[in-house]
Amino acid sequence: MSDVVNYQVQGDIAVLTLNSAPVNGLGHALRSAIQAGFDQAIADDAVKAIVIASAHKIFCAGADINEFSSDKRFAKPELPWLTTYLEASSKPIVAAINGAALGGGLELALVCDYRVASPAAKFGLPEVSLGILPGAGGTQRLPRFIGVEKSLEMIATAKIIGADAALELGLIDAALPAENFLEAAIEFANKLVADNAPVKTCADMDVSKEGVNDATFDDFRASIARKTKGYFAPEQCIQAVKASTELSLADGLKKETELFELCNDTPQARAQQHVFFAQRAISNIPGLDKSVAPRDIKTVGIIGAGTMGGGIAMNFANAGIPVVLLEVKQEFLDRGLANIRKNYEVSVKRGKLTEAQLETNMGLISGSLSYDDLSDVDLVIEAVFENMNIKKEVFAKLDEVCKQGAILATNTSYLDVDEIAAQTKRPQDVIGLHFFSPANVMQLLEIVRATKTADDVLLTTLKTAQKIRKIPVISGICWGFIGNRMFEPYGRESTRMVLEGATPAQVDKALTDFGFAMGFLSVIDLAGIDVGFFAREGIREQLAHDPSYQVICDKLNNLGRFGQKTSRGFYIYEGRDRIEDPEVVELAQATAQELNVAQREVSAEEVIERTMYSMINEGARILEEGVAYRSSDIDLVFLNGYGFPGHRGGPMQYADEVGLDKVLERIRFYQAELGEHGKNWFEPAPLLVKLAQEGKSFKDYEVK
Ligand code: T1G
Repeated sequence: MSDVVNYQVQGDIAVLTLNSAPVNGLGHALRSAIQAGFDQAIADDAVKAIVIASAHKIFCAGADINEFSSDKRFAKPELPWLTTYLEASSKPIVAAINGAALGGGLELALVCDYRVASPAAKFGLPEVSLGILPGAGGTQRLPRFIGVEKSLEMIATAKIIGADAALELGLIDAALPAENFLEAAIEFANKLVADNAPVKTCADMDVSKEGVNDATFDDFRASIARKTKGYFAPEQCIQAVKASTELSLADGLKKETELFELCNDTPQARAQQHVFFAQRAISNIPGLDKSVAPRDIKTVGIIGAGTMGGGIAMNFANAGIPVVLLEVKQEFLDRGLANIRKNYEVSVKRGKLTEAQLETNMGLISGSLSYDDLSDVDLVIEAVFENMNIKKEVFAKLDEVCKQGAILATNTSYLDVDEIAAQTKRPQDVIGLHFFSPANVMQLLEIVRATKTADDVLLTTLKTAQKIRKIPVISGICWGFIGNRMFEPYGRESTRMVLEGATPAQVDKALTDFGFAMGFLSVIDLAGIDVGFFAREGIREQLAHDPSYQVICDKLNNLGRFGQKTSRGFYIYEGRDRIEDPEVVELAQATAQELNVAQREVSAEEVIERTMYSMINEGARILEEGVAYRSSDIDLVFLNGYGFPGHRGGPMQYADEVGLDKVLERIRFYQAELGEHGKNWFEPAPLLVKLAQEGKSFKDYEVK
C-alpha cells in the first residue's frame, strides 16, 4: 500500500485511512493512493463495504492549495474525476468524519454513500475565501443534501458547521461518540452490509425547489453585498448553486468546472491564496533556534486604563488570562473599567457574549493604583500617553517592581523601543506590542523586536498574541515600524494631490474604487488630523527640506480642523454625513500659489499609482533593512490594520501582480515628472530596482 493511505481489511470492511500529514491535503500522492485503495477494495470479493477514515485530528482539508498555481492539480486522478469515480462505487462507502472536512475533504465525503461524524467534526466549503469555488462537485451535491439556502450560506460565505447542525440538515447519517469512533464507524458499515443497504449517487437526488425562485438568489446576493464588495468569486458561487437547481448532476458538474476555472486564474484568487499562506508564515522567526521555548504567561499587567489600555485588557480577559489594570487615579480607573463593561454590554446586545461571560471577563480584570500589584505578573503592557519621558519613567518603575523574567512591553506606535529598554537593567525582556485601536476589535498586532530583545521574549509574545486571537507581525525598529511608516507616503501623496488640484473627494473616490472602504482623507478625518500632526513631530528634521510636506494637514491642524471630532477636517461632518468643503479646495489653491505648485487635473489612475507605488517603494526599503522578514508580513499589516482591499492581497502582493518592472518604471516617471516633489520622494528603493532587473517579485525575497 502507500504511506499516505493505510489499507486494512477488518472482517468484510476495507478501511482506507488517510495519512498525509498534517491535514490530508488532497495532493496528487493522496489522490492516487485513495484511488488505489478504493480499486483494491472493489477488486476484493471478501470486501462488502469501505470506510474512509483519517489518521489525523483533521479528516481532510481539501485540495492542496499549493497545486493551484501549477498544473499539478491536473495530475491524474484529478479531484473532480476521483469524486465522481468513488460515487459510482458498487460497494457502500462510509466516510468516518473525525474532524474538519473542508473543501475537497467535504466533497470527498459527499460522494461516499453514508457519512458518520464524531463531535469534533466540522463541515465547510471555504473555497470562496481562496478566491475560487468548490471544484469537485460541492456546488452540485451539497444542495442535493441540504437545499439551496443553507448551501448558498456555506459556499458563498465559507460558513463552517458542526456535527449537530450537519445531522439536523441531513448532511450526515449518524453522529457517533468520540471514544472508539473508528470502531463505531466500522460497526455502522457492518450494519449496512447486514441490512443490504443500497449504494447511492447524487445523480438520483434532486435539489428541493420548495420556496426557491429567482428572489432566493437575489435576496441572498443582497444580503452579502456589503461584505463581498469587489470580490469576484461569491457571485460565481451563487451561479453554481443556481445551476444545481436547473441542471442534471452531470451538466451541473460541467458548469461548476467552468465557473471554477473562471475564478482560479485571476489576481483575486492568487491574492487570497497568498493571504492564506501569509497568515501561516508569520509564525516563522528566521534564525530562531529550535531549543528556544516560550515563557509562561499566566497573568498580565496593563498600565493605563484609557481606550488602548482598556481594549488591550479585554483581549486577555477574553482569553481567560487575569489582568491587573493600573491607573494613577481612582476616577481614571473607574472610568476605564466602566468603558470595558460598556464594550462588553454591546457584545451582549449583539448576541456575541452572554451576561455570564461578561461577568466572568470583568472578574478577570482587577483595577489597581499601585505598581506593587504588578510585582508578580508575567507580562506588563504599558499603554500610557505617547510621550517618551512618561514612558521612560514607567519603565524605570517597572524595572524596580516586576519579578525577574517578567516581559515588559510598550504599546508605542512610533517611539524608539531601544530608548525605552535602556531605562531598565533588563533590555532583553523589553519589547514593543503595538496594538491597533480599537484594541478589542482590530486583529493586527505589530510585535516590535528591539535590538536587545531576547529570542524567548520574541517567541513568547508571538505565541501570546496568537492566544489572544491577534494577527501578530514582527517588526524591527524604525520610525512608524511597518504600518505607520508605509502609511506615511500613502498620506503624503494623497494630500499632495489635493495641493496639486484634486479635490479630497476625487482622491478618496479613486481609492474606494480601488477597493478601500474609505479613502485616505476620510480616514485621517476619522483618526484625527492632529494625531498625524503630532506623529510627524518625530520626523520634522527629515521633512524640513520640503515645505510642502503635508502642508494642507498642518494648516488644517492649525485651524483646529482635526476632522470628525471637530466636525471639520478635509470634509464637513453633519451627523453621519460627510460633505465636501469648498474652503479646503480654496485653502489648497492658496497654498499651491504660495508654494509655487502648479495646479492641474489629477486622474484616478495617477492617484492609485502615486499612493500605492509610494507605499510599495517604502515597503521595499523596509524589507531591505530587515525591518520586516518577508513581503507577506507587510501585506498582513495592511490587510488587517489599514483596510487594504482583501481581494488584492496587500500592497506587496499587488506590486508582484502588477510586475516590479512596471512599478519601477512608474516610480521613475513620477520622479522625473513631479519636479521638486518627484526628486524629493520618488527615489526608487535599491531592492525594488534589483528585483525588477532580475525579473523577480517581492515574494522571492525573504530574510533567511
Ligand atoms: N492545502 C495546502 N496546505 C494546507 C491546506 C490545504 N488545503 N490546509 C492547511 N495546509 C497547511 C498550512 O499551510 C500549514 O502549513 C499546515 O497545513 C497546517 O495548517 C477542489 C479547490 C484545516 C482548519 O480552505 O482551514 O479543496 O504552515 O496551520 O490551524 O473544491 O489549515 O505548517 O507549512 O492552518 O490546525 C479548501 C484550508 C481547499 C482549508 C487546519 N480547503 N485549511 O487548521 O492548521 S481548496 C481549505 C484550513 C479545495 C476543491 C477545492 C486549516 C485547517 P505549514 P494550519 P490548523
